[in-house]
Amino acid sequence: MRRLRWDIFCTVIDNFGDIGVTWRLARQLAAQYDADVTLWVDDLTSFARIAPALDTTQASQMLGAIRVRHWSVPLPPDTVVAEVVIEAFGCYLPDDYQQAMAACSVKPLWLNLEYLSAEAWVENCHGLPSPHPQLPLNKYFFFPGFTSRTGGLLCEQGLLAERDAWQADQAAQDAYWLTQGIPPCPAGGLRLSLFSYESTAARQWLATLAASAQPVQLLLPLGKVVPDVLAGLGIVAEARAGDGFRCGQLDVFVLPMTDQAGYDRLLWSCDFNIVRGEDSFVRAQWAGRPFAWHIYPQEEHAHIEKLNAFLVHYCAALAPGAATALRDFMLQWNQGQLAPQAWETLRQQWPLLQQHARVWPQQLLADADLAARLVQFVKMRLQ
Ligand code: TRH
Repeated sequence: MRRLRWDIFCTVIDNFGDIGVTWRLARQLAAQYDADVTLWVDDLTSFARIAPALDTTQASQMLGAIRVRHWSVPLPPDTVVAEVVIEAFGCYLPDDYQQAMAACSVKPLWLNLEYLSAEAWVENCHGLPSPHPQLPLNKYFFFPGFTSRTGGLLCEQGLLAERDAWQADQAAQDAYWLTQGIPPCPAGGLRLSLFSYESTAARQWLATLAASAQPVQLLLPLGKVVPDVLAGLGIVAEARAGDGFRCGQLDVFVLPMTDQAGYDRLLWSCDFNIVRGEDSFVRAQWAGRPFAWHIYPQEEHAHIEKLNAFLVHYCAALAPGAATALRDFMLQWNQGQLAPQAWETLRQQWPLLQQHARVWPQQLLADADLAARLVQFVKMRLQ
């Protein structure tokens, strides 16, 4: 297919998931499909937290192969409509941009990249067009998901091979921990990472870990859950990157936020990861290690339904004991009431959970990753 111009629009609602997903997609489209991508973002400061090379004072700049533009209203006068236009997560495209799309003789392909959900209805909605109420335009809904009848999940080509090489390279991992200022893990100990929302369950988990006989290193990127971790340890302090706290057998290390590749490395290097939202949730699956998901909380417990929908998929091929242990841990975490035995029970199922975490990514990628499905979708409609 000839080289296409893509515009991806992203509003940062809160946190890093919206920009995390669009930044990842933009890079993959450029690297693997030679796409000419412009990423429009309304909040450069949040973006810079996961892309430290970004200059927040520049309204337009190249970041690697991607043109990043500050999305301000109105759009700059030199804005030219692209051939493929993605509005991420239902962000509203500016009216003048919509008018410009409608005025094109060959209409751009307009897609709304939706939030990830494992719920069954996604299969029925993925790929559907929605005619614009006034303009001669269609907008297509592109739903990420866990089955072949959805848009799949973002995963760069070669990522799993890179992960495997990393996980097989003990010397590289030892050097990595040294550069992070983390001492060697005591024999028989565990390394865990925690990047979740505010959580009473985190407090309870910390108390369990501190009281356990097994040495644990907890890696804690700066973020929303940090105050709960400190509270769980009975520590009254502000945490900064580089801080360390000890409680019983538990050592907590506070890490700075890094770029996305750095965060992947952390996930690949830990025995168990607690992640959140949408993008870190997917990256934990690519890490091939057991994990728990703190789902983005929604009104009327809609998120618990979504969590259950994911667990149905994830646990389908797990032995019943391991499935129950994982389900209980994740549900209790998300409901904010984590019993001490939930962690102990999960630990008893470790070998099965490890084995499952290894095969799960291959199963998910058997029908191609999200970028491949998206490019295929575009090809079919633009030819
Ligand atoms: O930040 P989040 O809570 O984002 C959420 C979700 O997307 C949620 O669905 C959405 O509704 C809400 O935003 C608005 O969690 P998420 O999706 O895991 O995004 C975190 C991003 O931060 C991800 O791309 C990984 C990245 N990250 C780094 O790049 N470096 C780091 O050190 C860490 C800890 C994370």
